[in-house]
Amino acid sequence: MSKWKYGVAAIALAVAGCSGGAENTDAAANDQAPAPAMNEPVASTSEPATGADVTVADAQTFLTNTETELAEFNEYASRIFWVYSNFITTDTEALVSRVSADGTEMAVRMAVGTAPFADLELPQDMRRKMTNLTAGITLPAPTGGTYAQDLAEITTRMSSAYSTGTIEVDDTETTLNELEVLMGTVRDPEILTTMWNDWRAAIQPAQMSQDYAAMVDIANAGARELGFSDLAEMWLSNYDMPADEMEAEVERLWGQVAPLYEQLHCSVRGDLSATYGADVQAETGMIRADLLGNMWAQGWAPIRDIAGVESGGESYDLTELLVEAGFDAHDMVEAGERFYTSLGLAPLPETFWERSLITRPRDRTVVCHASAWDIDARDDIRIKMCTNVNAEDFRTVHHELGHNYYQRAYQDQDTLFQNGAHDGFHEAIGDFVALSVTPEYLVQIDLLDANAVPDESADLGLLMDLALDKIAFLPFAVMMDQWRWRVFRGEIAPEDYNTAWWELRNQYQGVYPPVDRPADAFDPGAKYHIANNVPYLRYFLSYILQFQFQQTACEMAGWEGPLHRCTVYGNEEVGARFNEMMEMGASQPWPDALEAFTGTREMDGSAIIAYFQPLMTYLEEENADRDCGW
Ligand code: X8Z
Ligand code: ZN
Repeated sequence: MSKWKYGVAAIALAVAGCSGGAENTDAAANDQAPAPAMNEPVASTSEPATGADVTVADAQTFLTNTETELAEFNEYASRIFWVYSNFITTDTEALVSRVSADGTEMAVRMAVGTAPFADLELPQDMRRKMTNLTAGITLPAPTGGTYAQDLAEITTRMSSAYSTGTIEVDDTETTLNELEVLMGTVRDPEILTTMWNDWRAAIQPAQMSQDYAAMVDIANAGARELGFSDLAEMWLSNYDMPADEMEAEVERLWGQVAPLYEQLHCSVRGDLSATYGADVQAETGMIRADLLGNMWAQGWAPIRDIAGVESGGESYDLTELLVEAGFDAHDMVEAGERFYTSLGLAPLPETFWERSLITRPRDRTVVCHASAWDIDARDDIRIKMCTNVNAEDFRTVHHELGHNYYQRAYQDQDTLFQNGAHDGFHEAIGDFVALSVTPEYLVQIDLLDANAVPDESADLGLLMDLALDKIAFLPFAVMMDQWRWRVFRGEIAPEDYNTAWWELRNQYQGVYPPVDRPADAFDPGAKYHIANNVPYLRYFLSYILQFQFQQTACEMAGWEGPLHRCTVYGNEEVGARFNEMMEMGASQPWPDALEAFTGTREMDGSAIIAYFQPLMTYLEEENADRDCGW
């Protein structure tokens, strides 16, 4: 995720998100974000003027000093977070807690330091930097007292509880990383339920729930001090438009894709019911959450054997191809790099290979959730993932390298612009690239025999494979932050955390828990991004954007066949045009970046809908006699 995965804003995180860069500094160019509260500006090392007579030159000095301090701090913090994430111990927890608290204090001081310039007319880029400094903080703390330290202690505890949780399977201590694979391969419903349930008990839910409530109190107070009504408004203020407009955007985009999800849900429910019997999965209503091949029911590709389309054409299983070819984790990352270099981008630096963590160490506890890092805002880029040799991680490798290539592309921008156009762009780069993992591409890299390329009778099957991943994910991505926004707004009280979580899971995804939830359950905390405070709207936006990128790239490449067969592997023109967008970083409002590559200024679900249109038609027919919905 960001530099030390989310620079400034992530500063308040115990462990940051997933991609590196001066993350969360990507707010609006114009002053749509509320002006910082004009409370006593806290003295900054940058020593901005505090009176009403500030000048543009004062603002420039403030920004220059701020960016210097930020860049230095980010590198220092990145190294500490890196060591913690690679070696979770009491000592590294203490270090991370300390640097998180320092980071929060620094970020809030900087945000407050913009206050004297709130009414000053500034050039667009300077105003943009000022806005980013305020709206780009993920978890602010109020100034004074021990708020920043308390916040850091809480977030570190939640983060470690998540990453160190284990459960016993067949008398063997099993990590989440191993469980994730088992959720995709085990077909015994009882064992699935046990793993699903035990994982939710392994994260110390009672403690985490209490921590979460305390964290929300502190961060909301911090957000209010910075002039926002609450943390939800602050998170939604990072998209170059007012928070309420952004929220309406999400509704609009979800409305575009929801009908396709409903058809997919209906079809998969039917297949699950036929496979397991109606006593395990009813033919109507919601789907039992542990049957979908994923610990969070967020991606269903692992159950393609149950839910795939049985079309005439022979298809292939990417996991099998990787295993048969003898790929190891390192080979997977090399294959990923080769894709980017085929687009004309430079190879990864030698240090990437020396410093990245690519497989799960057996002798210590690490943060296994995949991430990409930019330690020094120059060339010290790395990934850290406990790679398994399977189709899912093949895509994840491309995803992480996308973060790294973006970071490298914008490294010449000023520190406060070293970020994605918005956070959804950062998540979309590598996923866009992975959309080019087509049968023809697999032939080109010798993973698939040329005469094993499935003919067009397999098209629906190929589309279904991808839909199980991309379409199944959409409601999950929306509900994650729906839950958090409501918690931040005080609409969900701590005692209702888990019930409200399941209401949203029911409503958006149409899934239900396989076992009654105990009173002290905190199921939201069993997902990385909640225990680690990584906003999730970014992934929903990314899933919309990556299909817009793909549509554009394939047009550029002159592709005339069905979109899902299009690969831009080896296309340097597409690579150059894409890199131009990436080089902009966060220097311009995101519609400018989007326009630079796609020619449009709007996020639009019609690209993903067009991509899956043949599948939609097929599913509507298949489901015609079914009672869809829940
Ligand atoms: O967290 C990630 C990446 C790192 S930014 C591995 N993803 C989300 C998730 O795992 O929940 C990628 C897709 C969604
Ligand atoms: Zn990511």
